[in-house]
Amino acid sequence: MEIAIYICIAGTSIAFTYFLVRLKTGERPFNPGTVILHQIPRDLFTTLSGSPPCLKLETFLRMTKIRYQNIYSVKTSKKGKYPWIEFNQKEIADSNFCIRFLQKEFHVDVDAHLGPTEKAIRHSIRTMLEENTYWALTYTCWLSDYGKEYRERALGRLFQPLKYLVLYRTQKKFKNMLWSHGMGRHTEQEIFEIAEKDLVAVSEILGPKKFLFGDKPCLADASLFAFIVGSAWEHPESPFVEFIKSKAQNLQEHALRVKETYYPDWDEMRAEKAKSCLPYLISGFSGAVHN
Ligand SMILES: N[C@@H](CCC(=O)N[C@@H](CS)C(=O)NCC(=O)O)C(=O)O
Repeated sequence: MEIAIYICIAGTSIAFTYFLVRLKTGERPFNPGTVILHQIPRDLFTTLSGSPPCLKLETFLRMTKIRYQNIYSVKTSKKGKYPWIEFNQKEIADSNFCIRFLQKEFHVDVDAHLGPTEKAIRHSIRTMLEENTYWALTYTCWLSDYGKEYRERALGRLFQPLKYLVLYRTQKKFKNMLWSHGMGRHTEQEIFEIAEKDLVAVSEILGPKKFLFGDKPCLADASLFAFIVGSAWEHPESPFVEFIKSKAQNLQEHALRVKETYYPDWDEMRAEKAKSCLPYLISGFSGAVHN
């Protein structure tokens, strides 16, 4: 019996190592002048993307009409995260650094219409959502009971004992990250209270306006949209939906407005997700080029 367990662990380790080596060496398309957006495979989500940084960056690309192509794979950036981009064989990690790079490279600025105070508020909104509220979402996805279905979807195709090992390691990693951030030291109720306060604050700033600063969207609108999709839309049973329904309905309307403005092909894009499944993850599945 013990020998069988050792053989099983050795087999799983060899398969996993092979998988990682293929990942590192897998060929990627080189498309001069096109931004290659590496993001989390869509089939892990029920919406277009449950990852706010990935969806924010894709929304920015659409706002600025920069030509891009998605690649879905489990290969993360050199900083160990998604999303990241390649442009003319240059790699840039982190959505915010990608945006800064693209703004310079393509001479675009989605915040050009904002005054200095508005720019400061937009920076604060984006930072709050990405560096604070985001951790309440990470808790929901990986550690709370509200994320059970999400975890099943994310890991459902793995076979045992790999599935158990990956879930164990991922939960341990996020537990440590949440603890280091500080969010993980609170009770579940406190975590959701923190998220509620953040969303109510953004809702107050948005008020009855179309976008955060009037009729024209800015980068913080992309962050807000990506956060609502990744939280309330991706986790319909979670308290995020409740906060929005009871105290911040304008956030739902705002997200729908951004979706209608920039994703007329939302359903087609969702179809790409069916193809981004396990065999493709090894070398990366490339989606259509978007102009
Ligand atoms: N500041 C980064 C945050 C990126 C981030 O947290 N990405 C998550 C996905 S939503 C990730 O890759 N997590 C994997 C990990 O932390 O190991 C950005 O804006 O790109």
